Amino acid sequence: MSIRTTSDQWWKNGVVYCLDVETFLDGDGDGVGDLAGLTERIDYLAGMGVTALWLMPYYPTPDRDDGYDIVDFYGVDHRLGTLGQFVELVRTARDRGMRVIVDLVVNHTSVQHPWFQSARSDPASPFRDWYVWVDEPQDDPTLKETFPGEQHGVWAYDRRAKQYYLHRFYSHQPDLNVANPAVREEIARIIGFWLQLGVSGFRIDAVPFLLELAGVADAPTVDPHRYLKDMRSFVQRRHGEAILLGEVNVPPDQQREFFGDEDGDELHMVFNFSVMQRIYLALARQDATPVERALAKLPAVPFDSQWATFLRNHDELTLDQLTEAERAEVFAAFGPDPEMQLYGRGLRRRLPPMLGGDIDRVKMAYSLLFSLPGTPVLFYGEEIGMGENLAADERLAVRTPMQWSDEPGAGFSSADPRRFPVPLTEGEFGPLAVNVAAQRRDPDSLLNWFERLIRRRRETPELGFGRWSIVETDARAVLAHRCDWDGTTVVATHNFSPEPCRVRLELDGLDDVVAFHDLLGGGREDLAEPAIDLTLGGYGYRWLRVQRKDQRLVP
Ligand code: TEU
Repeated sequence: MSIRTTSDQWWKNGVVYCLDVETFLDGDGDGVGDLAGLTERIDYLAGMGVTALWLMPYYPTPDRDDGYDIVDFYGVDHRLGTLGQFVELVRTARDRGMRVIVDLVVNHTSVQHPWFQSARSDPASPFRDWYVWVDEPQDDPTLKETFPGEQHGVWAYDRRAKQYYLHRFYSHQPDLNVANPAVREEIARIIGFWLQLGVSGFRIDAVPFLLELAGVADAPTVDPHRYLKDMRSFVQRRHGEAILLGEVNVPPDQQREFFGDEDGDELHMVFNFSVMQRIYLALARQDATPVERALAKLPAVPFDSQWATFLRNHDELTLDQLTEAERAEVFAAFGPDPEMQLYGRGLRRRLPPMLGGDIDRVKMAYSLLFSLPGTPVLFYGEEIGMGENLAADERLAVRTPMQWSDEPGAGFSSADPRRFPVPLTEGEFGPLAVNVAAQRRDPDSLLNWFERLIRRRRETPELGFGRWSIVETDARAVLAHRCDWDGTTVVATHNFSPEPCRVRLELDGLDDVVAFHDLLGGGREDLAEPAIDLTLGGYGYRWLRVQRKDQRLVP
């Protein structure tokens, strides 16, 4: 029996908000978002109820992959601010009850990183073996490019080094060789550095690639999971509350191993790519079955672990786990135009435009996200229903500046918009129609709905800590699941169809249920028998806390 430590497991009952400092708020008027700007908006985020920020890379960078190409792991890019301002931000967030986690991108560096420059210049360089070199690349079908169409193969020839180096991503991002103990030492030093500055953990970029040592010629081998265990225990020794949240886009039968042994000694959290992809299939089909099946395939996670759930992130909406035919269905429903598609597997769009701006459907999708097993992760702008700008390159389409107001520059910056790192979204989902200032004033806005949703989610520990299971219903369009925790039960129901419906929920082990409390809509309904007949509107969603006979409940 584990010691019950729910207040320690902050990551299980939280709401994470991901943002890129560069596109959030420009504090100094140069057209680029910065730490000073973000720090000003900490109260906005705290007011919404966000419990943790995930900062996308803010390190010094030539910016050829939006900051995922790093030249110094110990600094802040000069355009965004200083280390001093970083600490100020972390401190301000902490003061408002929010933790900060940061992107740890150590699968690769930028080609311009001094380590790589030294490595390529001299075979005797101490950094030579920090990267992966071969004289003649072998044809290895397991080593495929990540960005087909934009990237050609995974080996690039360096004329100076007279060898090829491995790059799982763009050719300007040479892979680090984690089989080299010196590289692992350095990664630990980077982790230790940011922990010392007050961060509460890391979103680890591209975990399966980081661990993938195939192609590492003549290097000492290291068991990849042994390495994750070492990293976990190092982090835990340095800072008990710090978490490792991994970007692990693998099929369900491979997900479990990233949490480690039975008690969980590798990643605390893993992004749930498999459920996310099936949500889009379910939305396209107006049928809950794909989500139900994806949930049924999920492995149980260890006590200290949790899924991180999301609908959209900063990358393309990848549909790589669907079959060709399923992907075609989602493309047809939500991204029929080739310019909306990317890498042959995904869509470079945000959710509201994909759903044709149907606000009821958008709310149903987020209500589902917030009730699913896991901790919801929002991408900035989702709270107001921002859209994409397809005129921006590749994945930048979904990384347009935050829309604070309808002023020129969207309240993001007073500079000439031509200086913005990514152009603003235009039209129906642009700042004139979708912005924070207008939505703050409107009690019926999406922003205020999100604030209520987040509050309710935080007040519903059954969802974060409980044991979940599917509840059978007689309606294919409806997903019903329950979460049981500490003697209470919450049932969440979501209707994927525009047609209203009535469903009957038979709840096992609840013969003494007398009523339910509607956690989102409000009110209590008494029941004549221990089954719930429920009405759901088109794209309706309801969270119910079940009341048993003689049970005292604070809804
Ligand atoms: O992405 C890594 C990665 O594996 C993704 O490319 C993923 O396979 C795909 O996009 C599914 O969404 C990370 C970052 O999220 C991405 O922004 C970076 O470009 C990439 O690493 C390289 O650092």
